[in-house]
Amino acid sequence: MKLSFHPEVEAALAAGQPVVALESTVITHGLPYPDNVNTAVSMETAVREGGAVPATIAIIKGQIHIGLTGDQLAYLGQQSGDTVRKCSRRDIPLAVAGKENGATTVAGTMILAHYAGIPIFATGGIGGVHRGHPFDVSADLTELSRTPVTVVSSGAKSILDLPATREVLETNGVPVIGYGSDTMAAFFSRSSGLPVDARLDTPEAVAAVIEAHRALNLQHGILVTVPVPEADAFDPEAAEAAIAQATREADEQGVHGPASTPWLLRRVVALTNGRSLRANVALLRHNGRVAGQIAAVLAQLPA
Ligand code: PSU
Ligand code: MN
Repeated sequence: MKLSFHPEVEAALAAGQPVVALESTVITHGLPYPDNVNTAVSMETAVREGGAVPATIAIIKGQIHIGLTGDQLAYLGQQSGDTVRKCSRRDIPLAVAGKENGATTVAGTMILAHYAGIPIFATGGIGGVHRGHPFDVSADLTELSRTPVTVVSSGAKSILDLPATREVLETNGVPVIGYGSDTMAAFFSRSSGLPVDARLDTPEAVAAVIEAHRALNLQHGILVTVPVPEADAFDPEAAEAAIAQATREADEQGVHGPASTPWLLRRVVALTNGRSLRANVALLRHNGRVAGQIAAVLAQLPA
């Protein structure tokens, strides 16, 4: 399968320069238009500020793209979520063969980033175990157990069962790093109260772990959790109240499967009058910058 590289991304990879992958489900299913396109663009800018080249990954009319042009980003952002397939591992061949538009989730982006030779990826929150649905476990957790890409995120979305998600990560052998924090970040809020495996405070320290992982040829992912910046954090109690209500409503209305995460995120934005959206946008940008910094250090290390 031929990947279509954005020329800037292709040149950076060929020259051993730092590149950070970005997902596209957050654009098509995670945020409302036009915030989604603006956020995608400013996340790319944040990666550059960190010192790396951004490569947003998506499937457009069946073609896998590693790095999008501004026009492609805007095109995807304008599609309604229903017309774009949300692509986790199982969905990628369906979107390609059907010549569909596909937005990659954390799992889908990890797979394609790895094919493209990009070792690090930034996003908002990973999927996890759904509250009250212990068998609705995001394929993101499985992917972290089998694909060697480092995911920089603000933990798992707080709409999930975070203690159960933490347990699955442990079972899957995924190191969880707290970036400047002793606890796993909780998406809109700075702390889940759950312990991390290591607290690391600098891009150099994280890059050293990624390098050791690479040298040992360990074939799984690493999760770096970065707390949302203090000024944009969402009060944990207000967040929890909105999440609890949204979860109850989703159960009442029978929302489940892949529709669950997008539905809950949209509902929480409405219930918090957009305050959760502000935290979401801020953490995406911040994570892009941190991932760019880590990628820049990593690219300096001898291969
Ligand atoms: N975080 C967000 N918005 C999102 C997602 C995460 O702030 O839209 C997406 C990611 O792409 C993640 C996916 O991989 O939700 C998880 O969906 P599921 O639980 O169906 O695997
Ligand atoms: Mn699911």
